[in-house]
Amino acid sequence: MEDLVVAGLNITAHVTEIQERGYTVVEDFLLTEEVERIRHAFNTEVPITEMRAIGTDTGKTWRAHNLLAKTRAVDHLFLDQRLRALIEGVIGKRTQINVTTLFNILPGETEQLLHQDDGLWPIPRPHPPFLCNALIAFDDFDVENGATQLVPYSHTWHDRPVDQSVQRTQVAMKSGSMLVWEGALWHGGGANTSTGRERMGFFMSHQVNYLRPQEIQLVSVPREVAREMPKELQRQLGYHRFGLGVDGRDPIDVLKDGVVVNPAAKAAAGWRK
Ligand SMILES: O=C(O)CCC(=O)C(=O)O
Repeated sequence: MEDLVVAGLNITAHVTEIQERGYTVVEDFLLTEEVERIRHAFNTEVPITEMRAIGTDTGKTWRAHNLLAKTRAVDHLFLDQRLRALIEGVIGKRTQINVTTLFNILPGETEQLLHQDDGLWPIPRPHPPFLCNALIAFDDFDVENGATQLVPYSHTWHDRPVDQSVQRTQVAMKSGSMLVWEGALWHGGGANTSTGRERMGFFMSHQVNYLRPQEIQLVSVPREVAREMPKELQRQLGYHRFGLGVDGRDPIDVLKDGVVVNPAAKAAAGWRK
């Protein structure tokens, strides 16, 4: 079968790499001007907070979550055909947004503990891949400023818990490049030992749309904001048809008109008379 190529990107090759070793790097996913445009929006529109998590306690990681409630600057990235094809290649066609985060690892930050992002859902291993993460470098990521650490092939090690003593690989990549990994891969943010260089990245986590996302997009993004989004982005927030929908209605129709009692059901209530 021929490779799937989307907008010049060989999706089949990248997905195969993710399936085999747990991760891939898409070089030059964004142009420099695009990175700077988004960085400006993040700097001016998105409040950032100090976070101490996953084994770090210095307060030198700054983060912002729930980005789709705060800025429109990255809507188009969630709809990028290359990203969509990569995510679908890893977890299948039924996808939704799990988490949206801005990570800034500042000088002096220590390395995170290795962890598996899919461990939050208590699903016995082995299981089909249900989580796929993408992290776009806004600054150049290198060994000094805290490039992501990961353990190749660990997404297939179903017989053991995460082991902090194993050898880690650090993924250096240029600004605009994107690291994509399977949710079971052992990974963590690196230590920033540089003098004065930040390590800012934009994180887009997707999962299958029949599990509850970590950042519940249906609650996190106000309806008046979601209502203005393109339909495909609304679907990715979780407004997708699932079983009965909302009283038999498509959740997108309900998002638009707020009608949670199906007019057809009301009409049928005539039988009570
Ligand atoms: O920033 C990174 O490189 C990874 C961060 C991470 O895995 C996390 O915060 O859960």
